[in-house]
Amino acid sequence: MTVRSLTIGVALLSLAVGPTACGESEETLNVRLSEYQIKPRNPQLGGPAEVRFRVRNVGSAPHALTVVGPKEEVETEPLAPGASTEFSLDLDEPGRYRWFCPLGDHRGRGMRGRITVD
Ligand SMILES: [Cu+2]
Repeated sequence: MTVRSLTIGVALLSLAVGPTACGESEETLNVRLSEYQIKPRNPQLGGPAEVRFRVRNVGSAPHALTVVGPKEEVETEPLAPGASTEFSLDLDEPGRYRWFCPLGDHRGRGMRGRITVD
């Protein structure tokens, strides 16, 4: 398990990568962070995919997002209210993957869920 910490610059770079070499399918997941929830909380994907996460903080406090994938974990920088970021993560194995806000006690307050890959 490796951990990636993202900066806005890294997230922008990942936009230029394009389709994955192996032809794996790609999905885009639009995510909204607020007090104290992740929307959608428990999304479901029809199959393994390279997932592009488009994350926006629509709340009134800083939030971030950690996604624990099958091979690595991504954690965004804290996002100010109104800010957004993007990153990609391989969810290339069926399973259930945790995601949550790593800031303060937000996870315990409800900013957590699971991504299911069929
Ligand atoms: Cu939060």
